[in-house]
Amino acid sequence: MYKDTIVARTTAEGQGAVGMVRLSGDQCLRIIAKLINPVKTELVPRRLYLGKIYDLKNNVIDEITYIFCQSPSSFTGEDTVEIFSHGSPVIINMIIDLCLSLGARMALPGEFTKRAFMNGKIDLTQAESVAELVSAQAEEEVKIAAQMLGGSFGRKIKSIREELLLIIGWVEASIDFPEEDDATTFNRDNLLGRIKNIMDTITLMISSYTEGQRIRNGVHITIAGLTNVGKSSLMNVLFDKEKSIVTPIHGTTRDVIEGTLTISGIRVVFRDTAGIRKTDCAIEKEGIKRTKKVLSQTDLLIYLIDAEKKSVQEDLFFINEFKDKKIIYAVNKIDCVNKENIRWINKIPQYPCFISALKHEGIKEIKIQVENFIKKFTSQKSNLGYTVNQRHYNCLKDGLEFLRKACAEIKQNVSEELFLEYMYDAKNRLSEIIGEISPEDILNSIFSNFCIGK
Ligand SMILES: Nc1nc2c(ncn2[C@@H]2O[C@H](COP(=O)(O)OP(=O)(O)O)[C@@H](O)[C@H]2O)c(=O)[nH]1
Ligand SMILES: [Mg+2]
Repeated sequence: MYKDTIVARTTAEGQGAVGMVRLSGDQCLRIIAKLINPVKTELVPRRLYLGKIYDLKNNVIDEITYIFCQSPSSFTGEDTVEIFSHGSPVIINMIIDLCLSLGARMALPGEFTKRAFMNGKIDLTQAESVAELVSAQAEEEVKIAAQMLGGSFGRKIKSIREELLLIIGWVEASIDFPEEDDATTFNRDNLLGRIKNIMDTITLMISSYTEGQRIRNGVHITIAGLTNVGKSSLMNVLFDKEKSIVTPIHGTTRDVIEGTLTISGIRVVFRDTAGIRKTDCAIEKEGIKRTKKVLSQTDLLIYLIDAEKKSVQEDLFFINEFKDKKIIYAVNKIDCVNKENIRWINKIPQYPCFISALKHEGIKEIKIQVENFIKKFTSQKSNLGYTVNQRHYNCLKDGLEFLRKACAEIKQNVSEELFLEYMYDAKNRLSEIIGEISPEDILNSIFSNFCIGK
């Protein structure tokens, strides 16, 4: 248990209907007994009380409600009091100042959650999910973080670690008591089979990372094509506002224009880019360089072709550079040309959508195709959920590598000691995920990213 009693506002900065101040530590009750009137001598935990808060000169500051949670049945595992005042920043600051003057200390970012972790109320993945939940910007991010807060990810890691410990114990016994039959006769194939099962599970968890990242950081969609085909016009239609400058002049868009929408519960970042063409203009050249960089990182490309063009040779040359990407093709300016008269349609690798960004026609079809692409991310969920956190990902990858080495050792029949060393390394890397072995600097870097009051 920590000695200090800490205090912080937990509601957002600025004015609100209600403001909340949280205190945690063994001085909570002593502090509020001096601030709040009436404070019952015997507070029933988890009951909402009504009271008035007074300054040290006995002036009423506010009428408040408050809840006491008794150690260890609280979020932090310590005595905590949560005070709900009116949401003026002045009132909240006055309450915090009073708590400070009565011996509390200002909480550091994430310190309440760190205490919950240190006091064994939650594992490290659950602590991290608190920060994820607070910063979530789309429904799917909330779902993943909530799943992790529920502890399912941590439990999976724990069960893998238990299995590793069983195997380690089994092999260690064979070294320590070589004459005992059941210990010495451990079967190498059986051993390898059990480790392989663990490796398969870890591989699945690792493979969900790329998709997990997309959910966490947003799916990236780039609108690309030659100059003047209507890319910026499409961007503006999708966002229903003039985000990008539209003119009949080729090479108008120079920089990458970005906007975010939420589609099927996932954040989607759309980018409008400079059209590709040969140019001597240094600024446009830089724009095209940026376009190519953005394209190499995009998840999906919406490739626009001008319906009025006589040939798509230039387009095909460009498309070829990005043939590994998922592409939605769209033929724009269909208000000017009858689609039956477009002779090059069959040359496009995939049947396109026909649209008019100017007349807002065919946009629904593009949106449906985008939505179908996005939905894949929400429907492919394995029962292990997603690995979204880079720290977890790195630990899983290292753990897998140690298991590979351990298997190689067993296959070559070389040294049980070396095998055990790799197994311990693997187990330790997994234990780091849930915080069972976590150097102080890792913990500090995790909790310093939290906001104060969490
Ligand atoms: N007729 C017609 N003109 C369009 C359409 N979409 C864009 N334009 C025009 O094409 C020109 C280039 O558009 P812009 O969006 O700037 O193209 P970008 O260079 O690809 O970004 C502008 O004059 C637009 O008004 C369309 O669907 N139909
Ligand atoms: Mg443009």
